[in-house]
Amino acid sequence: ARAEKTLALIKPDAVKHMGKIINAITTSGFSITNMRMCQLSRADAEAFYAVHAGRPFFNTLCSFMTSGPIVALELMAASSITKWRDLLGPTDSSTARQQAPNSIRGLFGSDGTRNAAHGSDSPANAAAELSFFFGKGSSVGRCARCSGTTLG
Ligand code: YYY
Ligand code: MG
Repeated sequence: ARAEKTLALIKPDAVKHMGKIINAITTSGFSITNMRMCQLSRADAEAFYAVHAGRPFFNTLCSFMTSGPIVALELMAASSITKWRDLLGPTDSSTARQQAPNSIRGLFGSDGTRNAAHGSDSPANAAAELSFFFGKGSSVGRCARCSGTTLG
């Protein structure tokens, strides 16, 4: 299979576990080809999750995603999109703990919203989401409160 890129996000609840998550990523055979830490504005979060606008969880999701810094990673591997989603586990962390206890969400997620990490779900979305964070002229997280964030 050909090498493919995907976007991973370490969400605000799991940034304190970023060392373990990055270790899981590299020992699973991904190359990290780009990475940045930032904090999403409300507009950034609403744009990133635009496909979910109007869903009952949208407001909660966007509030959570802007609640602290996140880490965006460009991952490369054969079939990286499905490979990374397999490593993530089910969307709901409670389900992940039952069905995939060693997955990222099983290990580090809390519930259906605070689920530790994101992964693109298709080649088209991977390209769009990578461009959102790493594309030339990306304005994501380029705000004053992103610099000098202290991790607790
Ligand atoms: O792709 P994935 O992250 O696994 O799930 P999506 O169905 O795309 O939902 C995106 C995001 O929204 C999910 O990671 C948590 C949040 N969410 C939620 O808070 N409540 C739900 N009932 C469904 C999703
Ligand atoms: Mg999704």
